[in-house]
Order: sequence, then C-alpha cells, then structure tokens
Amino acid sequence: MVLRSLGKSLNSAITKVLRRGPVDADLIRELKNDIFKALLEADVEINVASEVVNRVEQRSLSEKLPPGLERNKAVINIVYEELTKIMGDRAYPLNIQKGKTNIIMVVGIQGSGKTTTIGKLANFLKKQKWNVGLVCTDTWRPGAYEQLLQLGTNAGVDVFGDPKQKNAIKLATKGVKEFKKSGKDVIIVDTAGRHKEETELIKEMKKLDKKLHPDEIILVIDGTLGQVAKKQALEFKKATDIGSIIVTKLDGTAKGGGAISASVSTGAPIKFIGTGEGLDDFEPFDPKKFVGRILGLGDIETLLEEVKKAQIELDEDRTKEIMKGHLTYRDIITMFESMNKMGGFRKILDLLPGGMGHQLDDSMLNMSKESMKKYKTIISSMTDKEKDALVKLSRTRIERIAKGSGTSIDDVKELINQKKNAEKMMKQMTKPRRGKKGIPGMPFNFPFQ
Ligand SMILES: Nc1nc2c(ncn2[C@@H]2O[C@H](COP(=O)(O)OP(=O)(O)O)[C@@H](O)[C@H]2O)c(=O)[nH]1
Ligand SMILES: [Mg+2]
Repeated sequence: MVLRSLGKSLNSAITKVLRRGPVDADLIRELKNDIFKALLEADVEINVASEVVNRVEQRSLSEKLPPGLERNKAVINIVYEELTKIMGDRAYPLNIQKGKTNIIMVVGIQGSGKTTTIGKLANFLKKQKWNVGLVCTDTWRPGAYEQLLQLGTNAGVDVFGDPKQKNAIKLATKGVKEFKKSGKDVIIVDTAGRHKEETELIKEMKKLDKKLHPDEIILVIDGTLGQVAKKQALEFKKATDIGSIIVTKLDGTAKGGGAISASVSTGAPIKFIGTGEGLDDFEPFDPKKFVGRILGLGDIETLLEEVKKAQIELDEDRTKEIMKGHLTYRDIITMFESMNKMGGFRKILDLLPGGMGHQLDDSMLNMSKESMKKYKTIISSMTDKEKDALVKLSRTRIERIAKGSGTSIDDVKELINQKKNAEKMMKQMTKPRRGKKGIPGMPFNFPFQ
C-alpha cells in the first residue's frame, strides 16, 4: 500500500482513541503528539503538521457531537477531515471534453517520471474510450522518442516523434497538426526536463505553451522529494500556468505525505498519483478515499453502498443481542443471505479497517455455498423454539433434526459449532470497546445494520 509507514502510525494513533476512553484533554494531547510525529516522519512541512494537530485538538474539545455519534468516533472523523484538507479536499477531474481536440502538456524536471506518467495516463484514457495521441518534444534526453514510443505501443496509442528534429516547437506543431487531422480527441505532449541552462528550459516551455494553447498543463513531481516538492512546484507555477499536478513514485517512499501536502499547498490540485513503474500503477487522486485508506478506515463509502444495496434488515433489539454474541439460528440464515448478496465475507473484509480479517474464524469466511445450503436445510427442520435458540439442542433433538433434513448427526453438530464460532467472533469484534455494540472504528454496526 502507498504510504504504508504513515498509515501505520496514524492508524495506531486513532486506534488508541477508539480503545481508550473517555475522550479528554489528555487523550487528545496524546493523539496530537502521535499525529504530529507521524506527519513529520512523512516529511510534511512542520507548520502544516502543527496546523493539522491544532485544528484536531480545538475541534475535538469544542465541537458539539452529532446525535448518535460517540465522541471517540467524532474525533476520528475530525482527524480524517483535517488530513483530507491538507491532501486537497476533493477529487478534481482532468480538464478534457468530448467533441473537441484536447491538448495536454506535461512538464517537470528530468527524472520526475513525465514520460512514464504519460504512458500511464494514455493507458488510463484509452480504457475510457478516448482516442489518444502522444507527441515527443524532448530533444535532450537520448532515446526520448523510443521510450515514449515503447510506452505508447504498450498502451495501444499512437506516438509522434522525430529523433532527427532538434527543434521542440517544430516537433510539437507538427505532431499536434497530424493528430488533429487524424481525429484524436486527446493529444498529450511530452517535454524535456533539462537543458544546458535552466532559463532555456523555461523559455522553451513558455514558447510551447504559447504555440499550443494547451487545455491543461500538468506538472509531474517526484514523490520522493517530500516537502522539497513545494519549491519545485512553485518555480514551475511561476513560469507557466500549471493546471494540475501528478505526484509519482509514491510506492516505497516514506516522504509521500510531504510531497502530496506540499504540492497541494501550491494551489494546483493533484489529479493522479503514480505508484510504480508499470502502466497500471496509476490512479486518480481522491483525497477522501486516499486518507481513508491510509488511516485504515477502509473504503467506508463503498462499503456503505454495498450494505445498502444488500438491504439487510434486522431490528435494533436483535442487533444488540447479536453484538453481545447471542445468536439464533434465524440470525445465521440472515447472515448467510447478507453474505450472498454482498458477494462473500472476504470481499467485505477487504473494505474494512486493516486487521479485521485476522479476528475472524477462517472456516466462517471460507464457508462454501454448499455448506450454507446444507445449514439452511438443517435449520428449516427445526422447531420455532429451536430456531430462536430458546432450547438446548439435545442428542434426541439433533437426531430428529438430522433425520428430518436428510443430513447426518455430524452435519447438525457442525452447524452448532459454526453458530458458536460466529458468537465468539461477534464477542471478539466488540471486545475492544468493552461490550458496547459495534465494531471498533466503524461508524455503524456491521453487518447487521
Ligand atoms: N517506482 C516508481 N518509479 C517510477 C514511477 N514513475 C516513473 N518512475 C521511474 O522514474 C524514472 C524516470 O522516469 P521518466 O518517465 O523517464 O522521467 P522523465 O525524465 O521525467 O520523463 C524511470 O526509471 C521510471 O521507471 C513511479 O510511480 N514509481
Ligand atoms: Mg522523459
């Protein structure tokens, strides 16, 4: 995962808040220190980090609780919101439209990952049915055209270039003209990242801008730069009209948090991030989802949608009982049905905070459709009292149920064990919060909401 170390320390900071209570000034001070340390380790600028933790403190101690929300969860939400703010607040789409030729110019210093990123972006846009063409205007780097050609070919898009032509403006003009003629709707222009002199590079960039009138200029920033990214981004911004930023190499750098917040502070939104050398190591940047993921809160919105889609209905009294670990056989059936509707427990767990899966019994997760069917048949042979778990399943009852459902005594015992496991699992899930209902970290009672 991107920014693993930042995620780990932030996650342990908020887990502390969830497990300990009550939320008081001491706990908030501790949280503040933990977050501050984590942000500095990720190379976030010190004043940005202080601002985040001060806002977290001030809001945590003064804000009124929304109805039904416990204070520790509200605090986590504040942390989430404040971190999201420094990461850019919301997702910004690329500035391109159907029905016209969109020109995107990509700038940045040599080695930042421009050419690789252009390959990734072309691949991304091609999948969305855009007709993309790439133009190489880098006359400085040896093999620049071949590199772009290779990437373009892998992505399945056309590439224009001419290693013999040493005039970047001529290359750009010719490339754009040809691609316009052939009906491309997105033309991405790769540029040089180094000249003999920096002023020459800036001059060339300005000339290209004037000549091409790009719809968007994207600045590519190397994520391993950390907070230094700000200086670089501001210099480029001064020279041209940077519309957005792509931060690369966020795989395996501990400084990514710094690079992202530094880029955002220049006022240009980050639209994508690069997370590896491959064509698919690339994703649109959505601060909300990104922060949720690094905090280990899982992709809560997606999960909520899934839960809603599955429309699991259970009344509140039952939910309380279940969360205490008191299950009935009817609950087991509801559980099976919700699992089926949501595409299996494993899939859901992937969306949940990290570590959840380990708390659960494996046999429960890997339960096959056949076993579920078998258990359903067994339960359908039970009396109402048995289904409601109001009577103990004695030897004679087990024998009767097995006979009635056409299964074996072992099958019925297996179901009884599964129920016990499920009860244990529910107890474990609620344990860190001292018996209160709900799963730690989740703003709702999963999966019985
Ligand atoms: N690990 C990693 N490497 C990257 C990423 N993006 C680019 N690179 C590598 O960075 C180096 C420079 O990339 P290149 O596209 O040639 O940079 P340019 O000079 O700005 O065009 C190459 O070795 C790329 O494979 C990324 O997101 N992650
Ligand atoms: Mg290049």
